[in-house]
Amino acid sequence: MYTQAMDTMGKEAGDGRKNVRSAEEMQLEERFDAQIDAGNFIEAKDWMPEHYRKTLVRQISQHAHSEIVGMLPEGNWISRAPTLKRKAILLAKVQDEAGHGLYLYAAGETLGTSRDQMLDALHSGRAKYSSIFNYPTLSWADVGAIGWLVDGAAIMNQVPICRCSYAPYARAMIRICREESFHQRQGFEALLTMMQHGTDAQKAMVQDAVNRWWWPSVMMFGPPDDESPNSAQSMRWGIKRVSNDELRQKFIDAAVDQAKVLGVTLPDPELRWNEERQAHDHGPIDWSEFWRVIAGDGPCNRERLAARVKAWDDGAWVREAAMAHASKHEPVRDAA
Ligand code: BYC
Repeated sequence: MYTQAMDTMGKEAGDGRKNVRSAEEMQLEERFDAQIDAGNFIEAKDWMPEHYRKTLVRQISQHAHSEIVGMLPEGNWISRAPTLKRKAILLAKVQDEAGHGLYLYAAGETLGTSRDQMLDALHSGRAKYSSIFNYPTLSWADVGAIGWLVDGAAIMNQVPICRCSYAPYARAMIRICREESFHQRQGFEALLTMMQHGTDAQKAMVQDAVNRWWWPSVMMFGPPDDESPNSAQSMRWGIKRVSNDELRQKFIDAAVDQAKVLGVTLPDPELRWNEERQAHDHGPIDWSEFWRVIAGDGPCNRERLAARVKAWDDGAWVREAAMAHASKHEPVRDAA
């Protein structure tokens, strides 16, 4: 579905022409800003500035891509889960992630960008997905660590999005967050079982997984606020409600207590409580690694993208069959 909205965005981004706003547009923008200031939600049919639309398409589509790329690292362990119970839980979790992708693509489509367009941006490498899914899952404990840390970070980031100013995104997030909290708890419980009842080798496997997933999880919140090009405008528009730095800090503070319950060490020797700030200080984050991974040079970027492109290509016959079936059921129109 190519809409006028997409055309306008293309002109603004592409040919460098100044966007001359009419008096009517300025009035619409004033009304829009007033809605945002009043804390009201924006619906799909409401007027919105093109940059607001574009920012939402960027964030929502990247979020959707993260959900479906996020199925890959864990999906890798479905056939090797240690018990039938763990296998059933993991299957349900990975299926939930497919569902989250669908809700989010649907929310993105309300902005006038089709799912095919969003997926094309993913497959051609133009759209990002979360940096975290470019790391490998080397052991069963990684599945638990993803649940505890990755889903834990996701919830911390996503709960404020339930109050995002764009209503279709906010509504999708409410449902997603409910399921994410189950995901986080199953991961924590899987690790706790290994730490409390496991062999020394299993406990070491948990610690090794935590060592490898800690820093990438901390990086999930995005760059520091003063290096985040999109934050100021997204906060102004109520797309983001809490800043990258603030969310990262809240995640670290919560994880420290949870690590104590698990009996694992977080791999940061500089992690300590700061009474004055009422928060934990932490060691330096290797942002060069973060920028490298999101630029496409992480341990699994190529593998992840290739898997998604293959899934799309392999699914062509399903899409064609669905379209053929749908066309048979289309109401016959009079050729008047
Ligand atoms: N990874 O100006 P900034 C899940 C990019 S799914 C990759 O701060 P923004 C799960 C950013 O896009 C988790 N890229 O950006 C699924 C921007 O580049 P562009 C996904 C990142 O948008 C399955 C540039 O860096 N969650 O949890 O204001 C199984 C500058 O950043 C990352 C969401 O998508 C990153 N980590 O803030 C288990 C939540 N961080 O686009 C779990 C929704 C930053 O200008 N998204 N970048 O080229 C958000 O809340 C925001 O988009 C972010 C970034 C906080 C991620």
